[in-house]
Amino acid sequence: MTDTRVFHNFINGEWVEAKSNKTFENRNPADTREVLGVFQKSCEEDVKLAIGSAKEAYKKWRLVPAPKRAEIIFRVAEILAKKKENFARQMTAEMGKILKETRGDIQEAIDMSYYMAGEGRRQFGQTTPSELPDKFMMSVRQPLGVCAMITPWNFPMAIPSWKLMPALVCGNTVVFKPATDTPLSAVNLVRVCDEAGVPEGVINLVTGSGSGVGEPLMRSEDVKVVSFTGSTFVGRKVSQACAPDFRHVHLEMGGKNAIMVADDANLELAVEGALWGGFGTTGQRCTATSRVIVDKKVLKEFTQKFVNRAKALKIGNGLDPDVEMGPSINEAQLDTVMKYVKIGIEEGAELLCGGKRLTSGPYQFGFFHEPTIFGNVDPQMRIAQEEIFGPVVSVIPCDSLEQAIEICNGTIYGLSASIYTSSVKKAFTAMRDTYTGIFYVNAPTIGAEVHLPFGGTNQTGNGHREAGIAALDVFSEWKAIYIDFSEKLQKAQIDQILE
Ligand code: UN1
Repeated sequence: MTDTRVFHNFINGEWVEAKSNKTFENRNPADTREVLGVFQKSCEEDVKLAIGSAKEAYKKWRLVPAPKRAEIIFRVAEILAKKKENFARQMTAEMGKILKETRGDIQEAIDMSYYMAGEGRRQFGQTTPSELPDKFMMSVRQPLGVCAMITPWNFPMAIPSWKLMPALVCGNTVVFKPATDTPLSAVNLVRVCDEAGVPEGVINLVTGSGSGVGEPLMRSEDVKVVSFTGSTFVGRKVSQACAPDFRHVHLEMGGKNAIMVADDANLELAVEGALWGGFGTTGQRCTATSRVIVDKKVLKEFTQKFVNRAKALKIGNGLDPDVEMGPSINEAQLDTVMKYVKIGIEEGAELLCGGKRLTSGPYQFGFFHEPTIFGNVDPQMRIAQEEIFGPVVSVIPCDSLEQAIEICNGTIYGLSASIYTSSVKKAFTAMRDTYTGIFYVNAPTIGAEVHLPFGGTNQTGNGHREAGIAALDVFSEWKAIYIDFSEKLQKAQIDQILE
């Protein structure tokens, strides 16, 4: 253990040990013998210090002109671009997804930083004529104060950047609690922010568990917004913690996303899409394609092709350039995958391929599972209703587009959906009638870009969106301003001007 690197919290511009004097290890899910570092297992006292530092820094940061704040964010993007390859390799070692995807993760953080840097010179409000003479009206965005960010392990740099960059450009300060499985990528991101010139106290990083760090963070009255991405179970707890004093909550939670394959679809393309959507990131995206609803007229052909391709996927350590799918993130996640495979079999779904943990040879020290496809799945089965967050896809037969849409809409979630079709009518009908936050035509359910709103309906979210200009609505509040230069008391709605 002596040569294992020790990483620290970042509070008030300094890298410090946790007051708890406790640490935890960060291990490679592809080979758990590899320890990537030792991180601070922080406690409530650390959270309080971080919040205090963010509160103090807010006094000055909110008054820094937004275009100047944005210049720092622009530099974050530039530095990230330089360090992309190195960070990507560390991220693959830390959480298992293949190198192409971790490069994409960092690229998404770069994109978001450039995009939000542009908002430094926008953050547009409205001006509108007054009903009274010699009176001017406008609306402006104002920051809220200290924002808490509780982020997941599946996009260790992209998702924190979706929250950090809009929060910073709007003039807020931040306490950032990354997932326990990916603290290294969080440290890398915060170091870059520091190097880019984010002033001390504006970003504070506190690593540790949900109960040790997340709970006190979301309960603090000094935290004005909690932005959380993770499970619906934890999201509900965040919502409840903030409800009594109406502190703002932004939630991004589960999904049970479906690709619909119409009878006139390009099947090769649909198979490619289902493969990438279902098994990309080992199925560990909230936008992952976990259901494929296929018109019975093309079901046999689609399923055959899909299963053949899934069987041929190369599984292994994501640093190997030939590998197409990495491990699950940890033992608990792998257990969940195996539990659902069992449930699927018990429910009477047809196991078409996969279904087993991989334990031999190169797989013995990692959390690997075969890409798994169930056929003949009933839309009401648990495997077709509950989020699995692993490499398990359910193929659900249907008779018509109307039925496909009904099945697609028939879960508690509403993040992403897609249709493969060559018919404009079917594409537009599905686009209109699916109740999700994201929709794709002839593409899988994953692959959102940073400048459109990201989020979902129903129990996927609470009505907010991140990314795009929608993110500004989470991290700022409108102020309506009226300026009366008539030098007399004018009463809105009461003084009627006749000529
Ligand atoms: C997630 O699904 O957990 O849209 C985030 C995508 C990525 C982000 C996904 N840009 O697939």
